[in-house]
Amino acid sequence: MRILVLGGDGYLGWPTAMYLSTRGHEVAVLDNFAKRRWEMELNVEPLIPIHTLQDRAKAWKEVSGKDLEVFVGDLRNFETVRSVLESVRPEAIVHYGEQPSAPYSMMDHNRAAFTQINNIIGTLNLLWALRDYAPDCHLVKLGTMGEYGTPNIDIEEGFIEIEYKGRKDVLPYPKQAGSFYHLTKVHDSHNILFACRVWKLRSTDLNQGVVYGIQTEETVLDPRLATSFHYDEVFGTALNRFCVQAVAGIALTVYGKGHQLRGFLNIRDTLRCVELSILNPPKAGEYRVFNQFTETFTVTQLAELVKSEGEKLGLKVSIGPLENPRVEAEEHYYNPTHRKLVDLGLVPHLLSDVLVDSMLKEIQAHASRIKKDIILPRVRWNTRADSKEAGKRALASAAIIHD
Ligand code: USQ
Repeated sequence: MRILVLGGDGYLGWPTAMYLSTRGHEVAVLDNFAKRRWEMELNVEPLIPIHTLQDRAKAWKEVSGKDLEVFVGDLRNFETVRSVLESVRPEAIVHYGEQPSAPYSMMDHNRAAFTQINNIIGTLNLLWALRDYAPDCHLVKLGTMGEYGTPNIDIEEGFIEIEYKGRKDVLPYPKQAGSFYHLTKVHDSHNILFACRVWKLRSTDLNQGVVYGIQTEETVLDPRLATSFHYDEVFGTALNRFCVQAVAGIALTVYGKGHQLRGFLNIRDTLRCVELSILNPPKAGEYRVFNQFTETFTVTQLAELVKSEGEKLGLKVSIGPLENPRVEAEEHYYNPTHRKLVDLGLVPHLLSDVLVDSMLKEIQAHASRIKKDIILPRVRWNTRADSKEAGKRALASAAIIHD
């Protein structure tokens, strides 16, 4: 199949491109290198040095014999989207090409507005281009479990049957996102659902939980194929951060009470879920949602697991609860369904099987690169921009004016 991966330079995009390429698909990637620019803005970098996208594609050709076509461009530019679709003529698109961080979207007005414009308009451009230039193409879009929030009822996969005043309907599940970033995914979902209904496009919205992991079957083939693994407060996710903190001797940063319960999955399972979606496409006009995670943990459970496994490796690990920089429920009901990908054949990698060998030991091998000063959280959900505290934070990152 001809597949276009949007955001192909990223943490998930790059491994996805290799994974699909090695399984016989013709893969092209598009990226505008925005993540590399945000890294410079915030003075953070991935733990393992990564090569340029073009050099990684060259290394992939050497290692696997497969071609990966590289396009550089921005989804906010409709002409770029149109010309890439016309050139690649994809049968499936995997869309990771968005600003992925909740803290980034909560730093200041500029970054919140940028995140919303970048994500929502990029996806809107894609939908219009699909309508006119690739209407049969299957859009596999990365959404988030964070679209649902933490309601006091079970979470379904995208839709819920509601009976109200004696009448019944199946309606989109209510959304209560927890950041301006998570809200972009909500708005994308609505736009995609509408485009499927009105233009008969086909799409799978993958409401993904928190991803962890560094290695995939393909990244381990050659050091030049590594993916960009973040542990800083803005781009690092909870478990990835805890593992780096354990190796660096920093108390694990559990926010608030630590009873926040989330769905997690290994990076290898992300790739498999995307493949399963592509191999089992929806019909024309269908918009479907898969909840994409394999296990649930509270933040404290994660920290305790990292502590006990880290100590077996001789690390001194402590847990240091911090005042929660976010506004979120710290004690809540959480019971999301996640059947559809399992029904399609997903066999999960469990955290307990990968934590030591493919995470902690791999991080230890790169321990000298850990920048300890980018770990503690400074971005707060509810501090006014003119407060003293926000002023102090602003010094830590370059002020940014987005175009
Ligand atoms: N947390 C800590 N300590 C930390 C970092 C996070 O206790 O050092 C807590 C947070 O307060 C939150 C939970 O861990 O309760 C998850 O936070 P996270 O930073 O790992 O994940 P989040 O900001 O929700 O976003 C990440 C990805 C995002 C994706 C989302 C899936 O960055 O792209 O959409 O996970 S989900 O969480 O299911 O919405």
